[in-house]
Amino acid sequence: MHPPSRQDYVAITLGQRGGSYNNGKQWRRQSCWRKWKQLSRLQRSLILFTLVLLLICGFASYPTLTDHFTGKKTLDFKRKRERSHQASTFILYCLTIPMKKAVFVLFAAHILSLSWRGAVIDTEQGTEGAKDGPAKDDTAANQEDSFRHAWQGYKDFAWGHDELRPISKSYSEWFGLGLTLIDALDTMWIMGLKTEFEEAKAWVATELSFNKNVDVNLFESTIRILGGLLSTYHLTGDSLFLEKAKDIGSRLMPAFKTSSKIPYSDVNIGKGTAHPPRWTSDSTVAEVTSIQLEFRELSRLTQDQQYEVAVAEVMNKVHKLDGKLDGLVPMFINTNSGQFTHQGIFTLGARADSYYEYLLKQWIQGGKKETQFLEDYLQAIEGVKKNLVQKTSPNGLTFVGELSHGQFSPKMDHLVCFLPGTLALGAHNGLPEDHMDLAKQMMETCYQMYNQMETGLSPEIVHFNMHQGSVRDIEVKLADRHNLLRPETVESLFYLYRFTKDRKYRQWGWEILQNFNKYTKVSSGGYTSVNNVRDPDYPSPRDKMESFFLGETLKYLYLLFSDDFNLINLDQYVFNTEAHPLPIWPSSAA
Ligand code: DMJ
Repeated sequence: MHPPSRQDYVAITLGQRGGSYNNGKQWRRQSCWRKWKQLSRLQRSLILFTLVLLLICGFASYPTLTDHFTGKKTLDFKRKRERSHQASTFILYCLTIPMKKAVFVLFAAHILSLSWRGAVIDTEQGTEGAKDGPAKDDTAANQEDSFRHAWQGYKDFAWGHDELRPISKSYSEWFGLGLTLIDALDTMWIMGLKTEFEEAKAWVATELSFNKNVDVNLFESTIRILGGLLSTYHLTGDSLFLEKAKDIGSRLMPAFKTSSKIPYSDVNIGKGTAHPPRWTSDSTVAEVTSIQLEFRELSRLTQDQQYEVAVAEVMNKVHKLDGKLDGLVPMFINTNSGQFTHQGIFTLGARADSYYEYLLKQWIQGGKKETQFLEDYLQAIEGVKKNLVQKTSPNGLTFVGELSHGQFSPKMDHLVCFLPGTLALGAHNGLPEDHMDLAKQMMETCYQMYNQMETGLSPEIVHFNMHQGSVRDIEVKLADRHNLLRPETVESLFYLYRFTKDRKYRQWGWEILQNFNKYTKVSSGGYTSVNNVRDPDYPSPRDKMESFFLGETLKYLYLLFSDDFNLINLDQYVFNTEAHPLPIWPSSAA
């Protein structure tokens, strides 16, 4: 039998407190709570049982003890002996409780432990109390260990291949280009893992070849491979990475040879041909509008304008298209007509998410001069607020839902959790302060998507309750219970911590890391995505470690725990959507 749903006892606790969330708990209490949570249910029950026993014994021997410690000599020997006898008789009684009673006490302790768990979202704490946060040394070391463990698995069982399959101790190929290795290069550099970095660099120098008859996805290979190589070039100054970036960049260009100039989704980097997916001539809007940071940077470095011209054309076309709603874009665009298709559906999740992210980030990358990006971004955020932002019942969590032909759906992908970070980055760059307010509110929601699950890990998709009288805020459909080790929430925690210095964001990240370690770590090396975040007894491993776990998730966690705000200074670098930092251009370059 599975343990009771965490949502059940969370709901009970919240009901008692009857307020909205406020997670600024005194860190010391949170630290104890965290340690408590690491114990098994049996351990917790035994500890509570012992405590109850000690308490009873304490009461029984109270007069004797106080007499002793206050040095009272008034009791004569006989009375002392009587009291001491009473106390020891009581202790003996406690120790010889019949088994049934012991079971009852254990059960009571167990119930108590369940109601305590709900206190994790206690409403009484103020944020000012959270001064200390988790000790930096612990968390950074813990985090580096996590990376080393992930890397070791990849090294042992998947070296040079795209993704580790940690359970079967094997690998899977997507493009056959060492995706995890390339995605992880700058993470290792940032973490100072020199030995690991040098080994990986040697593989790039001797084994990595893009002259392969293989179809790659334009977007995925741009953000992971081109982005990873460009950022590693900037961090290390090593021309090897720039040469490789030029090679893959030029091999991706055939994707733009369409009648509309909206690129195809797939390119054969060996043959120089490109095509849409087999079933459609559409491309995904997020995919064609989230390759710009990388291609623009490639043009700046090579002084070859073809890359920037191609991606700028896409942005200009999308800017002018009909079919938007208050700056919100549909999810598909046709490579023949250049028009949006499947119109009337609006989401900040899959297929549209990074369109919004790259509007802001292109504006920042170019030195805040290209006002069209800023205008489109500001309009879109107003569109989000007007059409997609709602609050949950019973606890008033702020979320961003979806709209389908005028019908609102309270569904949110975990992917949407990039938004708090992006909003905060905009506010840091001078955009309206209410963007930061929305960022903080949404950050809380994204954290609760982890905190309210039995494993403390978020599902891929949640549905929020909005009807008055709902028992819980978050529902998860059976098909949406998986966790792919995605980065968006810890990414946003990193931004929120950098800009507010509120240690609760570190605390939340620390909890998420602990739960990755508890439920997704594979002892022989690596981490695995899981099928069911609602079953702590068997989250059901999927046997895959996505490259973005090393490229993004562990990098953002490391930076979240680092006190060095100059380590990837956010006034000098802008992260691409795969967490690869690219330089903000010097003012003359835009
Ligand atoms: C990554 O490849 C990128 O973050 C992308 O923008 C969205 N999907 C994954 C991570 O979830």
